[in-house]
Amino acid sequence: MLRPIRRALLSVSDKTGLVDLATELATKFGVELVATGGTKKAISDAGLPVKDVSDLTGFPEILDGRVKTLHPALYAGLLARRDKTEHMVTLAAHQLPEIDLVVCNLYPFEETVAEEGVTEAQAIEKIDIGGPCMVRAAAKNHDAVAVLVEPEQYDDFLLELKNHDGQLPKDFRKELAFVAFQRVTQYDAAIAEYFHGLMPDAEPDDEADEPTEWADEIDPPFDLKQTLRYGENPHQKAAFYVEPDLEHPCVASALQLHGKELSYNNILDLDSALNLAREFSAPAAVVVKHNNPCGAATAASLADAFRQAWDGDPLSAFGGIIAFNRPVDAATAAALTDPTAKRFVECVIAPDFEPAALAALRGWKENVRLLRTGELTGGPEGLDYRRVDGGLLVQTRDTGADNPDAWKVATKRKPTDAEAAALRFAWLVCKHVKSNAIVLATGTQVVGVGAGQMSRVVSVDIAAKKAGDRSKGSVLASDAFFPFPDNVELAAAAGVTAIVQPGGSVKDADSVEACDKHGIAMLFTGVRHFRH
Ligand code: 93A
Repeated sequence: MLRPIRRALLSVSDKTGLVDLATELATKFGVELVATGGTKKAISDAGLPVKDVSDLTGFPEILDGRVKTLHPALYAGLLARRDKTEHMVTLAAHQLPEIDLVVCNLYPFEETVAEEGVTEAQAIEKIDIGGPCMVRAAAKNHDAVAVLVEPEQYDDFLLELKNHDGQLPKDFRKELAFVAFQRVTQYDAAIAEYFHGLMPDAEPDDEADEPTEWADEIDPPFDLKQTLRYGENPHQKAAFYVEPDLEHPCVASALQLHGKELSYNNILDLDSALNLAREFSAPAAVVVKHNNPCGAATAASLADAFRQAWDGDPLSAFGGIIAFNRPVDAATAAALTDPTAKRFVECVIAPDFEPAALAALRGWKENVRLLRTGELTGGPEGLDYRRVDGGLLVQTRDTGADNPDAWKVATKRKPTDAEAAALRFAWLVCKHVKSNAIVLATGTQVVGVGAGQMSRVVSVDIAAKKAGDRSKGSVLASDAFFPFPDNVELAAAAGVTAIVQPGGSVKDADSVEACDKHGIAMLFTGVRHFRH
């Protein structure tokens, strides 16, 4: 049965061939055109008469276009059976116009999700709701309504219309309905496939390089190792979770050989201390207090490294956490337990303890916690997680970025060999100090640390004060660039002879000039080590 086309509803994302189709419909076949916003604009820009969807519905497009055509006035005009009197009476009673043709292609969902770096929110906005509904309604009522879903169909459609004096045969409308349902199925399948990829157990994408894809693959499962007596403070509850199947030498896998149960703060400090100690290849000792190193040294023997680390800031070292990068030997244990030094330490962590050392330390104090990690191979592993209110920050570790061979001399004077060695040492320590971090070192002994200050120059001041007389002839490391030359002036006044810092400030030239004025040698690393 032939049906005339008197009114067409057009809503297309792909506007290819739209104007030609609209021109033919309006001028050759006298079809009334009704369209959604962008489609209407394209048609009226071509000088053709076209109504807005809201002229039929009496309702504007709302919610950023999420609701454009979802209105009973349109759906009644699409779905009313022309062969059923009741339906036609209802249309007339509500003054609802019949719609005989839908021309609709959908939001480009498939193309959008195929693009690189598209976020979930962007993909979701490309899920067309009104389009498929219109297409399905027209296809269901193909007995009276024709539907076009691709520009490629327009030519055949117009030919068919021409051949039948502006009417369409039922078989042709059925064929159009078939293509329409196929298109909607294909579209929904693409959406379902995309959502499948968002499910937690979905196979990761092989080519996952992009930051968004990297984040998609993060899966932080941890196992409960122990409940802790309390958290940072006694009124906080706490527990220690560890990675499953842990073999990597670290605090989480360490074996406690002696002493009181570990506290929440012990674990934090042990982690910081161990991760600094393992940076060095020479025998190294580190003293940590409140998550910052207050002392660190490398030396020919572990016992000397320990004494120097402790002496870096004996006042702060009291009650500290000690980490070693070598098995603790009898000489080191003797230095620790030296009765004249009257030391108090909370924890000692080391790859191992020689039997005599273990015996001495066990006999020293009942409560001192002794932890054995096994040989320290490489650095810390896995991702770095940090909780914020309502979220989880995840980053890769601050490892592998340094290359001292690539450091650049910024000043007239080059560091001497001894200064260069001290700078390399100070730089590694500085990486483990909370920003703004300043470390003063003499040789491979820390003599002053300025940690966690909100202004860099105050950190320099604190480091110099901590070092006291020992700042004369020391070297300085700064975790991030000097914003102003006042840092250099303060360092020069303290007797610092060489500086290492990332460089990269707009005021670098001022800092270099200040160094040159004081005969200070300065290196730029090109890498910074914020630790917040
Ligand atoms: O966001 S929608 O799902 N909500 C609707 O009510 C709706 N009606 C038509 N998207 C809707 N459309 C789509 O708008 C069509 O499928 C077409 O792809 C697009 C045409 O919009 P415009 O003519 O404003 O460019």
